[in-house]
Amino acid sequence: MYNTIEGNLDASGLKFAIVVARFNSFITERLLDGAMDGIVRHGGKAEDVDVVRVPGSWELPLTVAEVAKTKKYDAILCLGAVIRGDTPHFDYVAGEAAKGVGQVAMQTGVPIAFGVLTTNTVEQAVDRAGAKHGNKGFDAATTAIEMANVLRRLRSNS
Ligand code: INI
Repeated sequence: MYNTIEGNLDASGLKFAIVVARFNSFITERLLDGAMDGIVRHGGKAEDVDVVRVPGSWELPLTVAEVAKTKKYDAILCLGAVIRGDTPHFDYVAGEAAKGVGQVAMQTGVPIAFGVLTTNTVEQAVDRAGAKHGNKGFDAATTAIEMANVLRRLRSNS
């Protein structure tokens, strides 16, 4: 018989930072609503959440790195919406945001939920920010909670 080590979805006592991009704020503010809903509905407290706003998704990795360095948070969420336009800009912003945030998680050991939409159309983004496909901010919150708890368990076992 094996032992399973996993994180539960209890956010009580956990501290979170949410770094949210203002670009496409009509989407990212909905993601923020979803993320707060996800934290509070799983027992977290709004006053245990710090929200940091940045201009766009390009700015997420550097900001998340600074937030992670403080060691004040059990998990960080980053929220953004990169929507494809007529130029290759999308690929640079989306690619760097994903790569950069991933690097910060690996370098700092702080769990970071990647709640950045990368869509071809505005409609696809709306669908994922509280419409047909749920709210990816809420999903980022449950991921952050589970990761904070599984890492806590792994670290207390070692
Ligand atoms: N930032 C986004 O978050 N989403 C986008 O769709 C986007 N597009 O398409 O341009 C975007 N660009 C801004 C970028 O994140 C930086 O803020 C900007 O380049 C200044 O550094």
